[in-house]
Amino acid sequence: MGYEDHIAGQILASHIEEGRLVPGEEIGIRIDQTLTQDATGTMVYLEFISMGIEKIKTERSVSYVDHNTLQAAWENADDHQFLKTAAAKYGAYFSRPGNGICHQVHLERFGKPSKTLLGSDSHTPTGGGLGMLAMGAGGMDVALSMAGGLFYMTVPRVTLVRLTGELSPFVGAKDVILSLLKQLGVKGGLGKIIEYGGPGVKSLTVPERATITNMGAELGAWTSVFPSDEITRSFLAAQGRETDWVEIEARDNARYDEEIELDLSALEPLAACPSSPDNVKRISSLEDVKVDQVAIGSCTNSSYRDMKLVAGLLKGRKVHPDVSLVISPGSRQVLAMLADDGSLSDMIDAGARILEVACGPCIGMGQAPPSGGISVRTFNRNFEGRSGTPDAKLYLTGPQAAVATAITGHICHPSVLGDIPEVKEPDAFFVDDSMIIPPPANTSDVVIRMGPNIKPLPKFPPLADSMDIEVLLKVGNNITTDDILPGGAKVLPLRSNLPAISEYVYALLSPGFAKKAKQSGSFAIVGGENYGQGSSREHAALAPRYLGLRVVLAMSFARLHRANLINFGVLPILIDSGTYESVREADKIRFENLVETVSHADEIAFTVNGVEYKGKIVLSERERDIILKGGALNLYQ
Ligand code: MIC
Ligand code: SF4
Repeated sequence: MGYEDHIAGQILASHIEEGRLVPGEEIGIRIDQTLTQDATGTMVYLEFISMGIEKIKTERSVSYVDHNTLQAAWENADDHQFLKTAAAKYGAYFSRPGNGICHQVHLERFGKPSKTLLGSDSHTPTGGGLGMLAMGAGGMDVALSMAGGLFYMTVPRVTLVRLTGELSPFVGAKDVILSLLKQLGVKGGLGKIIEYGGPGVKSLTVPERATITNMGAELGAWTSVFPSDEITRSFLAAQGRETDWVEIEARDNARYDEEIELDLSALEPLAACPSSPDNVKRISSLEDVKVDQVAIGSCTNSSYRDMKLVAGLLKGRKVHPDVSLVISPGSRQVLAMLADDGSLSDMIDAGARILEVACGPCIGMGQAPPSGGISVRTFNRNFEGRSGTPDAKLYLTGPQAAVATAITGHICHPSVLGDIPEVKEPDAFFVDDSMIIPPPANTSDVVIRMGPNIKPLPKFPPLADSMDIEVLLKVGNNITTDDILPGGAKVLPLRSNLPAISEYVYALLSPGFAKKAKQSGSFAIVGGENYGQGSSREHAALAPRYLGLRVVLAMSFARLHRANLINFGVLPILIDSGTYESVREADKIRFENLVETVSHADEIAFTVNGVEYKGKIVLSERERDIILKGGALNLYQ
């Protein structure tokens, strides 16, 4: 049995440069494409610049602007100019604000089956809908890949989700992934790649596949991947990119670590209830929930197909007077096609508020719900505080149920809408790449513009051999990066301004944290299981590190956040539940012989208020080196 027989294994095998394809071992793979978005991209380009590399070395790197498009003040516009000029200088394509959400546009215009894609955004696995191995990573890892470096990962186990049957009109791709989240939970995909196969695959279009792989991020998986078949070929042909198509299927003898059967015909409409994507219930059990806002869009459900379905369902109906319906199509391509075929008028007639093609309300960039309000969204995350209203309650559904809810004013099974219109994939999408600026041939006269919102990266010292630090904060299980560093219109514009954004670390969960942290100088945080789940934002590691974070002790770490902590020289220590129970806020921790221990040992001893404890440090050689040096950038300077 070879690891190379399934799709994930085939792509890894064709990109491996270091290590062996054995689950659990660390390998280094070549990255063909990268994507960045503005909220993480400014940091990526600052990191790239400080590496002193002249040109981006990947086959294709694209810099998108889609998160920070509100421009309530000058900060976002400063960022856009910086990103535009940096892309031109170093050789990236620049997708202008107004061109759409990175994952949707990448699927339409750049993704290629069987290639590797690394993105500084956790929903990069959207590309798995095309048969790419598309993974999210912290900005530093993306910058390193742009510089021609390998991406290091632990060889994942591979789970097959074997699809049978066909979706009925009331359910959609969103219900597929919600049903997996219900079954597996937000930690169910940790250390795994989720691969889709079986006869049901043929009934799913590329945008539907992409909805499923997109939200595979919420399972905590490395990524999710579909085969690249005739359906993929037709999608690429309709994008004018048939030559980018290659076939990729699992071989007959492929063996998986785990297999899950999922009958598409048996699914019913589902919703993730507040405040976790795995708190999934049947829509029919939630019908008495009255709703204030319905938001349709985000990288999960904003394809032309989804939007046309929404328009078809809204046609001739009116939005309930108590509901604000906001719709943000995923890309300029989608918006232009909706305008052209009359769908946009149907949305406007119904009373929808049409937003810019961007992330928008998904990350709290405008459209915050009312205090204590209930919002139903076709998005992928419903963490507390993410909408911009701390006490709002967020439900996640597919587009059919979202429309039914917007019309009736309460969460509602889509059958209330009668027949669901059939949506066919177009033979030809509207293709106009004029909002994507290719890098110029001659870059010598490109000047990088760094407005006052762009602050240089700080330097961190190497790991000290001994440390006396206090536990500044102890938190529970499943802490999200939105808890550590919130999104929203106030905080997001500060992503390229570390001193300013660090004021918001743990601002909702532990008000006054930044002030205490600065007084403390250096400190530890204690976490439960799955510490740091959610987004790829490296600011959730970098900003606490800037405030003095040296060590996180947790029962387990989310993959992306763990990598980000290491990249900024923060030591992640695994502790058991007994230690977790005993250690309290304000306790004093003492570490000795750290250099020796971090260089070689798997176990680490420390004292808490004088009492000895042990933890584990599970680190590769490369990761040990990064922590000893005080962060990944120090490897290059
Ligand atoms: C998100 O959905 O949380 C984001 C905003 O897209 C993040 C990236 C970020 O925090 O900038 C992600 O998913 O990685
Ligand atoms: Fe943007 Fe939301 Fe997708 Fe993140 S999850 S990339 S904020 S649309």
